[in-house]
Amino acid sequence: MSVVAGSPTTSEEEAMMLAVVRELVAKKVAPRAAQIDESAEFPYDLKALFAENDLLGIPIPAEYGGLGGSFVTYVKVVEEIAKACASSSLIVAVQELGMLPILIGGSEEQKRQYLPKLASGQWIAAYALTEASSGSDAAGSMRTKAVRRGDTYILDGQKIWITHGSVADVICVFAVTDPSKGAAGISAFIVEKDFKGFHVGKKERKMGIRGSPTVELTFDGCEVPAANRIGEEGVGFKIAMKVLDKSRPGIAAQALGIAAGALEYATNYAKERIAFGRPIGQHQGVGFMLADMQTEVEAARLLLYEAARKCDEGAADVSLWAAMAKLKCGDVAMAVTTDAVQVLGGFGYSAEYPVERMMRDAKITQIYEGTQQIQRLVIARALVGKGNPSAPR
Ligand code: COS
Repeated sequence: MSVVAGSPTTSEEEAMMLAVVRELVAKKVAPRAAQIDESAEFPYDLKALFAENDLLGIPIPAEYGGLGGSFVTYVKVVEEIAKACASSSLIVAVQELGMLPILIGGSEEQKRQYLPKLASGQWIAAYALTEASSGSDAAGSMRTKAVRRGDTYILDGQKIWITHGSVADVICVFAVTDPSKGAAGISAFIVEKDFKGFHVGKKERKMGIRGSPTVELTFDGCEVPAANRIGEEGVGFKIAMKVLDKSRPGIAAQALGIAAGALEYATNYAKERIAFGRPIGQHQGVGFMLADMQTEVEAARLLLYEAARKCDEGAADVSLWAAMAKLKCGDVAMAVTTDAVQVLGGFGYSAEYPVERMMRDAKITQIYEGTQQIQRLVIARALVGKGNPSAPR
């Protein structure tokens, strides 16, 4: 990759990088997409390909082995990959998600110990926040606990829906260190897969993103060195939220890529498929659908790139923009892929064509990294504040 490590990506460097990514996607990712979905296996070959091409640590500073690029470049790369294969785009996006707690809250030593291995792709990362009883209410219902014993924390509990949990070498885990303090009693830990008491459990059978393993993780007296706590005790939830502010644009980029891929496929189909003597796209019923799809994709793209720019500049309102980008791109992905299936008619419903996979893949972008309802809550709170539910009315 010809991007100069250590400098923010210029538009020229970004263009070069995206040209490389487009070629990789056309030659290596697109031909594998249907089979990755069918087999529901993690594509290690594509992980290696992305690692070789420096795609796994784009916004990680060069001093920690990353490319030192921008979030804008990062989201564009995720988008390009997701146009062809949503599962494969998660290799880049979840590596970022798993690294961010260390980058945002880790000590210098932790950054030097873990980030180079993750940015190079030698190790795979995951992020473990969600539990059976704690999805949207991430702080209030967390049960996994961490109790300090000397230089070690003992973790007990279970996490669910952990993307890449079964292939990860290192997982950033959130656990309660002081149950009396709510969100302020949560701490973050770096857990390596070989730590005693760490187990990978059931793998989910999913509607979409089937090449991206989603699993349960169990911590059964799991021994984590105190040196692996990220930040002070009690700052874990804030780290978790700051991470989501930067990772939600990555999922928005995945959603946008899925939508753009489906739109391209449906448009080409509509130019070739003849009905009543002309290409179906030239019938107003289909042409207007394509027009709406195109408009929505471009609107979502502008919102996402602005959110990514806010990440790059460390804007104070990044939570708002990340949530708006995730909300818009997720909804556009679902609507556009559903319409793409409609444009293809019966063929759209067949696994012989990619749009049904894209529609299945799109759905998760309205659910994970915070449901669309949570995005609206974050946006509304940014506008009018949270308030105090127990205050007298
Ligand atoms: N950055 C920094 N700090 C943040 C923050 C952010 N984006 N969002 C919240 N915080 C802080 C708050 O300021 C508060 O700290 P103080 O009490 O010191 O002010 C603390 O974190 C608790 O925040 P809050 O009171 O808003 O927490 P809530 O329990 O009301 O929940 C939501 C907030 C709902 C937004 C959060 O639980 C959430 O995002 N849930 C969805 C989780 C999710 O996305 N899961 C997907 C799976 S993980 S891939």
